Amino acid sequence: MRVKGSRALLESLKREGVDTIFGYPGGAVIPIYDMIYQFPDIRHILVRHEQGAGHMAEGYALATGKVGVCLATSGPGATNLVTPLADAMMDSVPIVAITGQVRSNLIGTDAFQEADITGITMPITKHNWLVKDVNQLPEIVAEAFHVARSGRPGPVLIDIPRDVSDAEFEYTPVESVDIPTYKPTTRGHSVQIKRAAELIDQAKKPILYVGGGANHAYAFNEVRELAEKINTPVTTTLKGLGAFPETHPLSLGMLGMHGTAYANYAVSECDLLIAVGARFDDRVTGKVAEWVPNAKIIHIDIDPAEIGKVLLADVPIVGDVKAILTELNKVVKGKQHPEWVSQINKLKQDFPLHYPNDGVLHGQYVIEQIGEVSNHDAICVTDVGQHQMWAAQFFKCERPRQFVTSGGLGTMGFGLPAAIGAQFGAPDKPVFCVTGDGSIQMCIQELMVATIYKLPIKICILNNQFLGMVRQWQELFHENRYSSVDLEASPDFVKLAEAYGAHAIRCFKPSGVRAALEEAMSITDRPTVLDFRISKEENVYPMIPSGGTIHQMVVQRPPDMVPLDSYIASETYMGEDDQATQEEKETVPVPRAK
Ligand SMILES: Cc1ncc(C[n+]2csc(CCOP(=O)(O)OP(=O)(O)O)c2C)c(N)n1
Repeated sequence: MRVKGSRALLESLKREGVDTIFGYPGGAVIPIYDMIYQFPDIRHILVRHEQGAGHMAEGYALATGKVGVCLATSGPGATNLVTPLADAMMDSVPIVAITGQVRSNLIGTDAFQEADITGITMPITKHNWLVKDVNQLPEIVAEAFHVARSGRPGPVLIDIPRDVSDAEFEYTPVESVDIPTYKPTTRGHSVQIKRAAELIDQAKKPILYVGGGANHAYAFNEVRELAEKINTPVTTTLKGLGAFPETHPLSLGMLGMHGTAYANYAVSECDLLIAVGARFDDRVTGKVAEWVPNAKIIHIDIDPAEIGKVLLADVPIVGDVKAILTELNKVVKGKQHPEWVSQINKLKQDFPLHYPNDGVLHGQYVIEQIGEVSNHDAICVTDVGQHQMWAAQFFKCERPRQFVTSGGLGTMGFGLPAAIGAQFGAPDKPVFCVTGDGSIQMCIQELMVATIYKLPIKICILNNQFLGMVRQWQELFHENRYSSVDLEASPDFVKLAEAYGAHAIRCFKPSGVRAALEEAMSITDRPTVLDFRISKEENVYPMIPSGGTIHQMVVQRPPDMVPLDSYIASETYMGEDDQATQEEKETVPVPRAK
């Protein structure tokens, strides 16, 4: 069948099961947009900024396990995808970015809206292609999806010159993909699996350290089976949240810089670290030389490049985490560790996660209530900052793909568009976007998309009037010199939300949180923006300073470090027509550690 390149592209996308594309048009992709018009099965979501399209594709992929797709024009459209691509690369998110390119004969001439996007994105994509010949297009699309979703998932980019989209050729669908140079190992080596089982059966104090790879591989049941079989505590990374239920008695929650104290103590005490789809990120290890000083290490990962990158493993196993754990579960004998578990339970009692109970509205409380109001069944999408860490600590994930966040790149602005992508992918689940007054302003324009498509996302702004996480570092490590972190001059988020057609609620006190969240849950035909005015100078604890060790962990704000000067609920802080009662407007006390 003779078709245009643009039709072959859309047919190929359909064959890959694509039902949604997040994109923004422009000259170089007009032929593709003209063709989308003729494919009613493929829903195109018109975003307000290409960065939004990229993060939506990520949110869609993270919530569903499918490949997310975004589309942008050449030049500025394509370069606006750079941040989401880098984000997806760091967090192994399978997305396919399609960009338009100037006509082939103009490439390299500084033509209007020309950017060398394959050059720019080379280090931040798993692979990318410039389509030079329309005959290659179907094969490239099939390869792109294969590369994005197989092995260690990741972002890919296909750059299509305008004349290639317009060119006619004889189209035959691609039935299967075979890339001789790309054959990811999925089955773990049986000898290594046996060796791992032996180490596990010998260990007295083992710990399962579970990363995002376990979520990508859907290894939920396998992780749980291993943990229960050998009665071993489990800690997850930020990206591993949900790979093991946090309500399980063996759960230690998250580890690392802002992980639970008991997870960090347990890891530093263990004699065997079983790393599952985790990459020993510096936010987890701190000072590598002093991390897990007494432990042997089993490292299971699909990406051979991760093995030995940070720490040498005693038993490295390359392959699919789910497949390897399935085999491992068959061969471990199931030695129990009652003393180790009770030692850890004592740590849990002695160092619980906590926050001040002083009548002031704290972000941690809001997160706890989000978990409860949604029966821990919601998808929690976060931005980046203190609110993200509180969400990681207090939301309590029960299942995989429930916690959608930017871990590796730490991208402010990720939250709202990723929440929109997640809601498109999982229309039946409540989606909460936990964001900060700084982060929300980075992609707030996408609120229009949520309104137009009647997405009932609940956008919870933990509004502390600061770039809180940076302020925390300045407080703790730069003698309270708050340099460029003051966000007092922000828009009135309630009015702004209403201008976009969203429902909006403002909340000042703990007593109003539950009702506000329930009201948001009852709004089903548009997004709700909740402006939670939280304590200004609350910190995230525990905290291990960057590059530090467990001995430097601070579990709560030292009394002599409480800044006394700036917590004032001033009149200017609150808009004139806000929903606060006089009582609520009264000055609230300085938040203090217990
Ligand atoms: C795009 C981008 N720019 C800068 C940063 C650095 N950064 C990390 S956290 C943070 C503050 C976030 O403030 P806010 O969104 O208000 O959240 P809070 O920490 O107050 O909860 C900043 C500026 C970043 N992570 N991403």
